[in-house]
Amino acid sequence: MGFELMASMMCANYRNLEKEVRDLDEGGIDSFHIDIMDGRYVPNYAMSLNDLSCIRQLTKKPLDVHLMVEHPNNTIDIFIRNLNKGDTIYIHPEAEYHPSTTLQKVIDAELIPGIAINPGTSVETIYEMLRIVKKVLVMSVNPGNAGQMYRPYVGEKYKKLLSMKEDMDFEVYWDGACTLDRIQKYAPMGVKGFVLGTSLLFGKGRAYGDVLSEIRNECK
Ligand code: S6P
Ligand code: MG
Repeated sequence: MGFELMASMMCANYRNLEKEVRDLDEGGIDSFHIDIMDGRYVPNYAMSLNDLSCIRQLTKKPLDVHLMVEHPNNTIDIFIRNLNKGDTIYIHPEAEYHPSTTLQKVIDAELIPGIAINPGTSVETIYEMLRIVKKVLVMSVNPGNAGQMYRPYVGEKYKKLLSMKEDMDFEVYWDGACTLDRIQKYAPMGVKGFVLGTSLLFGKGRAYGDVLSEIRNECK
C-alpha cells in the first residue's frame, strides 16, 4: 500500500533541529511538514521562515508548507522564493478573498498547490478549488496546535473527498491526531499521506527510523 509519511516539524526538538532533520531523513520520512502561523488566523505562532529555509537547506526531500495565515496572498511570494520545485504550499481558502489567485501564484512557480480544510469547513464550500489543486489537506483537529483532540465527524468528509479525487485529479492528505489505527483504516481507503506529530512520532523516546518502519510494517 503506497502512502506517504510527513513529519510535523513544529513538534521536533528545537535544541538540535539539524539532528532532527538528519534523523528523520535517514529514518525514511517522505517529506517535512512546516506549519506557519500568524497569531491571527490561528491563536499561535509555530515555525518561522528562517526555520523553513534552514530545513530546506538540510534535506533534499520535499517540504510541505501549511500556511495558517490571514491573507496568504500578501506573503506567498516570500515562501515561494524559499522553496524548490516539487515542494507543496497549502493555504486555507477561507483566509483569502480570492484564494484561486493565490493558488495560481503557486502553480506559476511550479510548486504543488494545495488547500487545507478545517473540521468545520464543508466540501461544498471548496468544491471549485478542487479543480485547481493537486492536494487537499484535511484537518482532523482544529488548527493551531499539536496534541489536539481528534474530531471524529471528519470521517465523512474524508470519504466524500476520496470519492471525488479521481474525477477531479487531486490527492487527500491527513493532518492532526494521526494514530496507527487511523492510518490502518484510511490508507487502504485511499488517503495518500499522513502528517505525524505528537500522537505517533515525536516525544516517544524512540528512534524515528524504528517508528517509521513499524508504521510501514503494520500498515502493509
Ligand atoms: C496543527 C498543525 C498540524 C500539527 C500536527 C500535530 O495546526 O497543522 O500539522 O502540527 O498535526 O500532530 P498531533 O499528532 O500532535 O496532533
Ligand atoms: Mg499542519
